[in-house]
Amino acid sequence: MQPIKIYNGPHGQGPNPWKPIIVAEELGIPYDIVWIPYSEIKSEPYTSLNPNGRLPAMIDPNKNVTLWESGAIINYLIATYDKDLKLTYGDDRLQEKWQLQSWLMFQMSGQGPMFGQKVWFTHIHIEQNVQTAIDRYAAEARRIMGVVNDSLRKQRQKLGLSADEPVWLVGDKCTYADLSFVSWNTLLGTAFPGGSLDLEKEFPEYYRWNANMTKRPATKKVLEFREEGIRTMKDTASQVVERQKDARKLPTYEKSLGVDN
Ligand SMILES: N[C@@H](CCC(=O)N[C@@H](CS)C(=O)NCC(=O)O)C(=O)O
Repeated sequence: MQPIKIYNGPHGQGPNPWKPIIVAEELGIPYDIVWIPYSEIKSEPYTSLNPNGRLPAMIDPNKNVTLWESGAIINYLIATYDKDLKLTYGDDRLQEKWQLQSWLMFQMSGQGPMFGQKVWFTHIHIEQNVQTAIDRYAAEARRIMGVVNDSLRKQRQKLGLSADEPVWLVGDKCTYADLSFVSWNTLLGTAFPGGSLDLEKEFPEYYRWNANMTKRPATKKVLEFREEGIRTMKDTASQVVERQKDARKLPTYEKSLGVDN
């Protein structure tokens, strides 16, 4: 089998490409990461791979399939390569099989965007300290963690698990739905700086669930690789801020803020 190609931005600070990479690593699918500068993702040829001009995109040369949106890529990898049902359920467990989709959609429409906006308004937005927006996305991020936390607690009760046994979103094993949340969880410290979130205290099930995922050898390997990439890039934060400012060089907006570039 030829490696699949997963497009990622240097040096891996964005969480979305890591979602399918974690699934590929967990399933033992050979893959290459294609590092593409952010300056090249809004134009051709990349926009033919991903018309949304964002990361990730995937090419599977074995099947001639090209895809974008991390959730769609995860679904493809599971449907195509998880024949042993390592990270999913089969038709004999139909309710659980489809319940996984509810959680993946919830990750895509809830956790990713809300955590992302919290990071944005806390660190990147050109206008600093827009407190109503910061509060709104802090509340939404907490609400989402609460949904997961409560569901895990109910699952623990339903399955009669003791406090130190791992519990998962659906059924009795870790699946692609659980793993789809991991890479965004790594940004919680950035999203809630200065101890403004005590995850273990506020959402104990969520905290333990994340700890159980991040110690899985395959997931751990990917997260460590990502950390290494970020560590070796000295100016990640300032580059991100500058890039976002460049994207917003709209004369009227800059003027209204009294910014003179
Ligand atoms: N819903 C998309 C989100 C993709 C996304 O926002 N990717 C970020 C990296 S984590 C990106 O490309 N950012 C660069 C930009 O917005 O220009 C997915 O899950 O694939």
